[in-house]
Amino acid sequence: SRYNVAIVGATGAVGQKMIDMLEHVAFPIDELRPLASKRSVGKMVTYNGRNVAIQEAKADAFEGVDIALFSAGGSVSKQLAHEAVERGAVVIDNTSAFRMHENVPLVVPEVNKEAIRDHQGIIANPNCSTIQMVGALEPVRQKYGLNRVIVSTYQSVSGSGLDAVEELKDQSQAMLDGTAVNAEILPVKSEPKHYPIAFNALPQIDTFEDNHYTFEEMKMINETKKIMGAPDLSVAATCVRLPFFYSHAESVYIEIDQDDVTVPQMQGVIQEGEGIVLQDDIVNQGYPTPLSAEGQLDIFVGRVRRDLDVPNGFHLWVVSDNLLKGAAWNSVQIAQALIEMNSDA
Ligand code: A2P
Ligand code: 11C
Repeated sequence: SRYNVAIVGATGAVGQKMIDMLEHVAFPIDELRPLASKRSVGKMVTYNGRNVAIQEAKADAFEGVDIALFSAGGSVSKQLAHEAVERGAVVIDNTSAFRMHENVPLVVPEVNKEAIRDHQGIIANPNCSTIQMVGALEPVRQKYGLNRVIVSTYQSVSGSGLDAVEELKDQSQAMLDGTAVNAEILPVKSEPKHYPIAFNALPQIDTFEDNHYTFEEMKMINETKKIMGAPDLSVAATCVRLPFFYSHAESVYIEIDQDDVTVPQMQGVIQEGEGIVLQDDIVNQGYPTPLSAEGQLDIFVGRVRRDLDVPNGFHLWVVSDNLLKGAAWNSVQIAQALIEMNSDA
């Protein structure tokens, strides 16, 4: 059978990639319905070589929709996801609006695909930096157990949307030209203070919580435990924005349940993981970078090392395209799994 699929936020950094990914897998679509704000009505998106007109995202735009992929920010999801569900759609939501809700599955298909079966209309797509980390760690957890994770991230500006991509371009040009540098978007558009991102590093992604962690850091912590079904796993995160456009990189320290694991054993387990590519060849300077991962669907892992003091400790370098596996690709994988499960039933 074929499906009517809505993309909410079709003009955005992630929304555009969602359309690309649906095309990439030749998703069985009857009607593609791109939705965005009123500002975008009249614009077109291209799908399979055809122009499709963008409509305003509002409740009745979901009439007849089977699957709705949301990526227009948490407030739009809170306003419209239930409207879509009431009209018979299954929502795959790429915002933080519902991720921690008890009856909303939070899914990385390579880790917990079966959780999709429990959905009650909404399935959540995790945060980009969480997805690539749990994807890389799941095969390790299955083989050796996992009891601690400490992660520091190196995140691209596209995670903050197309405005942030433009801001980095403008600021970089201004810095090189020696003209005035305007900072209006990063670290967080809605907060009072803004810092330049060009030639800089900002240790704030999203707003601060009472415990001094940022919301992005707490997303990595809480979402990891939920996806892995591991409430007792120790997780700590420091999230940093850097001046490149696409992909996120992460330095991940883990402690496993065994003391005697060698680097080749660890590399082997990672290499066999679904959706993971090991790039760890120190003889030939082989390791992933944000540029090498850009446009790729996989999670790339390199720099696998044993800790020098902690016998069960390992260090990894994890890189993935934040807009693809971190967002659009994972959402489309969920949609594919959903229709496979429906056809099983
Ligand atoms: P629009 O282009 O009409 O503003 P990004 O993550 O790149 O910043 O993109 C955000 C996406 O969310 C865009 O597609 C944007 O559409 C959409 N969006 C923002 N606000 C709304 C809204 N109130 N209703 C529907 N879509 C929205
Ligand atoms: C960033 N990780 O890089 C964020 C973007 O919760 O889906 C994704 C926000 C989210 O800014």
